[in-house]
Amino acid sequence: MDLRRIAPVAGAAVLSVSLLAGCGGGSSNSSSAAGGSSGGSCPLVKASDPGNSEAPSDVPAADKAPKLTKTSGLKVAFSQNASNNPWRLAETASMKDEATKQGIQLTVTDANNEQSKQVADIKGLIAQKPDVLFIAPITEQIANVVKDAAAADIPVFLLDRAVDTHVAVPGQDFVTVAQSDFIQEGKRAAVQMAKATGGTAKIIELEGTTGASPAIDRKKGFDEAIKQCSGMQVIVSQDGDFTRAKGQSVAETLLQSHPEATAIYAHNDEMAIGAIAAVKAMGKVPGKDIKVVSIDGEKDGLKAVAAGDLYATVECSPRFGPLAFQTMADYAAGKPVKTLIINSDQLFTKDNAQANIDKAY
Ligand code: GYE
Repeated sequence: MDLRRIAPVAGAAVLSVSLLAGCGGGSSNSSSAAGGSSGGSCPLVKASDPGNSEAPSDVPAADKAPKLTKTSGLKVAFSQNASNNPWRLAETASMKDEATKQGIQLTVTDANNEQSKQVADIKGLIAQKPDVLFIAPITEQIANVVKDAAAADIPVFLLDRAVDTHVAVPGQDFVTVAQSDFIQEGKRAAVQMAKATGGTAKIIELEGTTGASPAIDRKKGFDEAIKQCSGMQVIVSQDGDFTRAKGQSVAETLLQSHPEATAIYAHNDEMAIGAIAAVKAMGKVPGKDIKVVSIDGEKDGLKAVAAGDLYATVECSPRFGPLAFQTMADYAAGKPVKTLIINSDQLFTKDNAQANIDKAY
């Protein structure tokens, strides 16, 4: 979901100034640009990390969504879209831990990375009439079943991915979506890619699940940013479904059909790790022959950065439990809850990856 759809004016301003702000250094690794040509026509090579963005200030509070009047003895449900990677497992664990801490009963379903299963899961949960429904949507296309929940008078809180807001209205069909700013993540990844390649790169892009908001927006942000660099092009872009196995097989195929490739931009660490295996399998050296940049900051991603296989990974935190339950409590207490909540994320490079491995998931 493009955040500008929720707050057109302020959103556009926040997102566009942030990249321009950093030219001329300040980034901890701005001197480590390696490889490629001078990057003279690529301002991103010397730009600072554009950093985390904030939700636009004019995001409205949810006022038309079903109310939550109960504050104790709550029955809460969580529709998770998959459990096929460390990110998803960390998110589910975070939700369960927080529920346990607060003595709240939490029912979790796992859609196995299938859209039809998630729609069926949510219908099943609606029938059980939970007081609150958390949903981590698989793609933007499940907006209709989100509307069904609201029509059944259940307040819905979206976690980590958005739905089509032309279909499900924020603040009405769902209370809020808590997520990272994926467009900003794409821009941050582009800056790292410019530094890794000196601003000259023929890039293979491994996209997340087609139709998932992080896949749409991570592409958009990266594309927008590299437009400033005539020497950087995405030569091919394909769905790797956010998984390590698919990332590896798609990278294998694309590296073979595009021997001129010098870089890989993966929409998450799992696909990047698969791609790194593919690079190695064809006798090339990741970090040298093929520069790799990705998003998430999972344990294996940080290890790959520390090893020099992955140049950098933009953090996208999966630890939604405390935020999710606090937002629910605020809503139950009648406090204003904005229809968009943006997580605060950092950047992992060679400078700080090793130090963060133990804390990672
Ligand atoms: O980056 C990826 C996961 O929706 C933000 O989904 C999330 C993404 C995350 O499968 O690893």
